[in-house]
Amino acid sequence: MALPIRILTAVPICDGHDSAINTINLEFIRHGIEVVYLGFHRYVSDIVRAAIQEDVAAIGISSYNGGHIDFFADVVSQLKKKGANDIAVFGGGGGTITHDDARQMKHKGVDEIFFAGTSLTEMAEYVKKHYGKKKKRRMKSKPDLVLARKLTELEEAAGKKAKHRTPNSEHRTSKVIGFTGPGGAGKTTLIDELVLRFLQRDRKTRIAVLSHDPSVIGEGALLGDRATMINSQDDRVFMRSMATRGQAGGLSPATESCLALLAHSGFDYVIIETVGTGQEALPFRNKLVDQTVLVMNPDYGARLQLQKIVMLDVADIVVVNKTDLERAKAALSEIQQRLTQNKRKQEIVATVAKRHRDPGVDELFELITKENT
Ligand code: B12
Repeated sequence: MALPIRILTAVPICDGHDSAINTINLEFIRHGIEVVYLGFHRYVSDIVRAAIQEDVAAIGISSYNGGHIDFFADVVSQLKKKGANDIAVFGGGGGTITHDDARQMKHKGVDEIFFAGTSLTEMAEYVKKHYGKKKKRRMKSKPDLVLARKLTELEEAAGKKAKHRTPNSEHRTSKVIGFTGPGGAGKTTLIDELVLRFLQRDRKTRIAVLSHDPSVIGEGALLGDRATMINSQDDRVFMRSMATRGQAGGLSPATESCLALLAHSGFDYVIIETVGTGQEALPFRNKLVDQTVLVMNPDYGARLQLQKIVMLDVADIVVVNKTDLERAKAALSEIQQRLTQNKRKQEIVATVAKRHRDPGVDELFELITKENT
């Protein structure tokens, strides 16, 4: 089966018009395209870094702020500078982009501009026609680019069930921390806050984040974790978004090999985030990670529900996030009691990840960095 086309979409700096791209993203996904969505108000450098790390075929920009001629041209030129000029650039912005502007933009290396009135299907068909065929890509010397393209090879090999050599997990050079938990518990926000602390504590620390979103085999997916990430838009952070491509349990068929590669690529920490998981999920088996963090929301229902969450038996750290919610106090006490059944050392931490400088997140950070295994 042909692997999905991957593209990245974003809205430029000083622009909050995201409703057009949100609609367009959904149409792309419906056409079997994997869309890494970076969100709105994004710098050129953030867009280019993300596109390289995600190894996408093209970048789709939706611009309404009036600065499209220079912004699109800057994206093209920074891609070129970074050796990634095989990543195409296209986009739109309704009536704010005139035909004359579009001519100038194409002259500066933009592939295509879509005007008001173009149907969603037409745009999706364009992407399939122009970015579906794999270009013959040269391996470039820039480290992010090389790593990104190796990750794509591993994803492709996993899709074809081909054998690939995986580095030995016992000799990895990074500490690998696995984050899991139900959808909406705040995993991505929490990870982004931890990344901020990693970057601030040591000016040399480099972090990799491997993030997962669900998809059905051979179909499109919205890989949206980057849109929540603010602090992770940094040259010392390498982030890769993966669709599960039909695999149940929270990870993708290529997770193990991609993780092994990242853990041998000189990062101090590799953080892996599963999709939002159910009660039965045990995503991190066979020493896949060094430490497991289960992130929960205080609103899990009746106390009895806790007996069914198997990750509560095995997690090293249980984070109860959103503890500003009314039910948090009761939840913390119920989860604490549930953990005493396990008769092993497990930590419980209360956080409000959305709050800047949250003391709970500080405590979690200390637990994670206490012993760098
Ligand atoms: C909806 C809207 C808003 C909403 C935005 C909601 C949101 N979350 O997106 C609200 C009301 C919040 C808003 C606010 C503002 N807006 Co406004 N807004 C619009 C409006 C009416 C529609 C834009 C839209 O979403 N169209 C729907 C899309 C699907 O259709 P389209 O634009 O025709 O796009 C086609 C193609 O270009 C293509 N396309 C678009 N993007 C992409 C991307 C890719 C990858 C591809 C392939 C294709 C593609 O898809 C469509 C196909 O038919 C336009 C006016 C207009 N009629 O265009 C003004 C407009 C863009 N806004 C404008 C302004 C000035 C503002 C404000 C600054 C107003 C103010 N003073 O507060 C604020 C700024 C907000 C911010 N933070 O950036 C101006 C911009 C002027 C300029 N740049 O020169 C416009 C043009 C209105 C005007 N005539 O003055 N706005």
